[in-house]
Amino acid sequence: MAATKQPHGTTQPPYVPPVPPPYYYPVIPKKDRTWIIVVVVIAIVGLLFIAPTMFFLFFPFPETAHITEFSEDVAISEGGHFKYTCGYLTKGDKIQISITVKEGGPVDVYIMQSDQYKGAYEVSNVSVMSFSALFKKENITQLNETYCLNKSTGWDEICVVIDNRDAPLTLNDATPTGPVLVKTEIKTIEIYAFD
Ligand SMILES: [Ca+2]
Repeated sequence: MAATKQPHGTTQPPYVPPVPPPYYYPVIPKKDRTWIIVVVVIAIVGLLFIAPTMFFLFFPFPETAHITEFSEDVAISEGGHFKYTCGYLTKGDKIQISITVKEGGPVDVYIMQSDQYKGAYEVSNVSVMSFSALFKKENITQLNETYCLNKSTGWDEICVVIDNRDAPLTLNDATPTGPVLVKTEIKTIEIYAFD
């Protein structure tokens, strides 16, 4: 690699830039990206409004409740009981109970969670029986009641029981005098059901 040699004694000519002064580097102008921001903002705002609208259009749950109705004359033998399962209810759901004893003596009406029912009715013998209920009305021949599930029971199966037995744990309950025939109407209102 040979360096350019200047002849001895000669003076190197000064470097003259090819363009006239002032010298500057060309500045690339910044692209205007404002429109992208505008589009993104419009898209986000649009989604914020459209998404909930679409959701409520397809799942209009605040307006509609899931209602289940039961209406029958129920025959219960002496010492027996009738259980109606309302389903898996949550806080805020309601149960409307309307009963009239058409034949026989007074009965007891209870609203129970699944564990309460098992403890009271699905035990092998009286010594291991337990009793508790969300709602109770004992020794009655007629009832018109709207019960609102006012505490969280978790996602639990709730039932209505019409009782015609003499249980030792429920001291103020009806004393059965024979079979009963009970006109029974139970309306379950689930307020948050998707239906
Ligand atoms: Ca009873």
